[in-house]
Amino acid sequence: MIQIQPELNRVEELRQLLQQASYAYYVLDAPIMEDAVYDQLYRELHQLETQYPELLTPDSPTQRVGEKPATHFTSVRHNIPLYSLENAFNLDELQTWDQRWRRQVPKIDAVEYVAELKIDGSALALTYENGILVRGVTRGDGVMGEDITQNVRTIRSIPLRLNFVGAESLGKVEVRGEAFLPLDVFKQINEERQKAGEQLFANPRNAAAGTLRQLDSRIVARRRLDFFAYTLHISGMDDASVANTQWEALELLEQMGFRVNSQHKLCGSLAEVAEYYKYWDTERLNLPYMTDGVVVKLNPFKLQEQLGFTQKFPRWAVALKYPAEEAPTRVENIAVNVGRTGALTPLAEMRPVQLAGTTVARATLHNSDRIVQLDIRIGDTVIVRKAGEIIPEVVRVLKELRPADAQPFEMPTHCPVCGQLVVRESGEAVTRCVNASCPAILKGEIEHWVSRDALDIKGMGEKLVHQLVDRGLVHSIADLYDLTAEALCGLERMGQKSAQKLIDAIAQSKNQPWSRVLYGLGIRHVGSVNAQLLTQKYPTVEQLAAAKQSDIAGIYGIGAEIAQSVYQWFRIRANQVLIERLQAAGLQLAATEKTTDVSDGNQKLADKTFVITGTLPNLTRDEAKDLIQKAGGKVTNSVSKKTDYLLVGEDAGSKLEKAQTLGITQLSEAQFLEMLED
Ligand code: 0OX
Repeated sequence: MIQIQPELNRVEELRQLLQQASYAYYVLDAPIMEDAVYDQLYRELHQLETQYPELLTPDSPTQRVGEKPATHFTSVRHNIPLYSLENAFNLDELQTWDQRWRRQVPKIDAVEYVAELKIDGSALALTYENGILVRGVTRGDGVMGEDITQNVRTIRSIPLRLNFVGAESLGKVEVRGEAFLPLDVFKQINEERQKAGEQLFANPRNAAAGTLRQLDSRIVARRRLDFFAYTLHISGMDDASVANTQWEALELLEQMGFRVNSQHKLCGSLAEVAEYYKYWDTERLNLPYMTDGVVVKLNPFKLQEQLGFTQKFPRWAVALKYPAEEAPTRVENIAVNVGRTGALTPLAEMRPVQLAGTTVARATLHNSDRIVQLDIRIGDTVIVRKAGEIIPEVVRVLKELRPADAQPFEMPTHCPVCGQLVVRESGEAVTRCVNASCPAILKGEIEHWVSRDALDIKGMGEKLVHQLVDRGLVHSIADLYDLTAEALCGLERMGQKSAQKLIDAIAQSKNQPWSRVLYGLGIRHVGSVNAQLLTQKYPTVEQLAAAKQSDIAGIYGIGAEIAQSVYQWFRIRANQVLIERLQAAGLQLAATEKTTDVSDGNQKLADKTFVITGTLPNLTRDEAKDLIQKAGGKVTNSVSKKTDYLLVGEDAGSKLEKAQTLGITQLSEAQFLEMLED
């Protein structure tokens, strides 16, 4: 090391210069160096690091782009769960939120709010250790996300090293914010994709999310993602010792080298928040990035801590959304889709229209009641709406524009796919095809079987499922397990290699646990959580199939309707045959050591300490306790630094607040059950 001291000094000098230049360019938008000079310094650094690899560090500016594409991303648990935000859709709802939190604390009059623009991107959680970026994770479901550190490094406005005196001694710093694609970059990417004949991204949010999940970080680097930071947690240290308010946290983030959206505003009253919201309603359309609302946060951290979280949201913040975009268009046809449960869904096919950055050409009309209510006819001009993630819907018909030849629509009397008579039971809004061998139902069933939360068969997309059914290769879920690579080879775009890969993925699904298999069967009302509750009570399919309806209904959290559906499903001969075939194919129809049975040594939660608070939706405390202990975990009564997880139910009290202060991971019942499952 001694001989290379001069090189080490130069390497450090170069890194500092390049970091400053990058910060000035990407965060401050005030360049201090010409591109050619930057490139020259960069090359010098790269050359020194190649010559002396021992000098390489993860925070070097040369480490932003990886050399090799990743093969996959790993799923990781967030250090602190990422909550979603409660929505308010107008100023009245904002007031309701304000009154609600005020009822929870002793009377306070004046309080400060921070209003921030709600950036429409992808949330990221960044972890810094000793001041160095060590992990970047997507939001995922809020509890688990994907480790995309290599891609996060490519975002130039994210510092690889915190620019903060004493950052090395801060311990773990967790920064959250929104990654997004500036509108001009989004447009450029889509233009390039159009030229290349590739599918276009629907909007900047999808494009940002898709980019972050690219395995090749070199492609990510070219896409020029950006990032606004908005929260800061410093573990092992009382956050208040570095910042007492959201406002101060934003200032601190800026000092640390992050880009913080400059439009945030400190408001002394709700009226000021309302003014901010009204101002940005139109002004936001001039911004170079997409926003979909305003995030309102209570400024003092003390007050935030006092209020805490519900199971899903912080009580001290709310997303005040702008009304969804609406646009008029013409209905050209009303088609009917048949889903997995046989339900017939009418769909309006419309002249394509731009809405919230996407092209909309179809909208669900739900069922015949809705059609009557809307009085919609083919040829009508309608108003369609699209809000965020929600699929487009027809809001109303402009009857004054109705042409004389507008065609009324009636639900078909026969299934449009198999031609069999459909039924609509009295009191039900849904019309169904009840033909068990309807190809549309079969396609839906298989799509559900292979989906992520069920058997998770990778590579088995919708198009492939349709081909398998249309070509008569698959008549039942069980037929998937008789497929051969040769049979698949005849399908469109299916080479020998991909066919074999798919066969392997199908074979792999035989290892999925019993609860996933049960969920995959698609029995009405049996979602993931219910499947787990059922398989805990009935560890084998024989036990479940033989169970009395009243016994099933007796499981805490399983009501009469679910019990009836499960009971009846097992009485149908075709379903019994399906179970027999799945059993013969080697699927898991009984709990193995992968579930909660400890007799054979599964200790999923070994050494983990849990505290339970509030009322859980399905499990009693004793049941939850039992499950934890069976999996090797411990349950204690009070939250301390030694607590690993807080299992949180409705109306949680002071334990939740304490856990939040200590940064302890919180789990909902569903998340907890999932943990036992994996
Ligand atoms: C945004 C945004 C999202 C952190 C604590 C409660 C919600 N999309 O711009 N989330 C938050 O805050 C989280 N702030 C924002 N500005």
